[in-house]
Amino acid sequence: MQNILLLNGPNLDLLGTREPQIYGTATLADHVASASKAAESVGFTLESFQSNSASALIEKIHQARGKFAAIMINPGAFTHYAWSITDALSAFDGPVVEIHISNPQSRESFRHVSVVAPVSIGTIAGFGQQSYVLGVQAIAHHLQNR
Ligand code: CA2
Repeated sequence: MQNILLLNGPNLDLLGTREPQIYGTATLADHVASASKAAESVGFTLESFQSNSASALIEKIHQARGKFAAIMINPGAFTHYAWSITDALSAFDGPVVEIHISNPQSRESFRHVSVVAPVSIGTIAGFGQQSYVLGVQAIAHHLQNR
């Protein structure tokens, strides 16, 4: 099983349309393409899912059990308060990597808390499109060296 599930949370479908000074000009499709290419180059496949709904993301996390080796997630603003996503991720049997385009630690104080960090093996934040590539590389390195 060499599949990575990439999950993107609320409003990330708007990437490339507003706030380019924070999130850049790349669209979500561009980020997914970068992540897929990075996955293929290290022998993994990647499936991507975006939703503005916590329940849809939670269902996808439930369905990932036994099907995916790892989950890479940019939970969007759910990062900061959605404990239901934390609980769903804690029931997943593989590694979880949290990623962000911006660096939440250098922004408003409400972004300094992550409820996903406690169930992640690590977090990559602040590198724009490269965060998605680095996240895939971190997962591949973790799975190939455990
Ligand atoms: O930096 C990230 O990747 C974030 O997860 C992005 C979230 C934010 O709430 C997190 O604190 C950090 C927000 C994504 C919203 O993206 C938009 C893109 C274009 C226009 C409006 C929102």
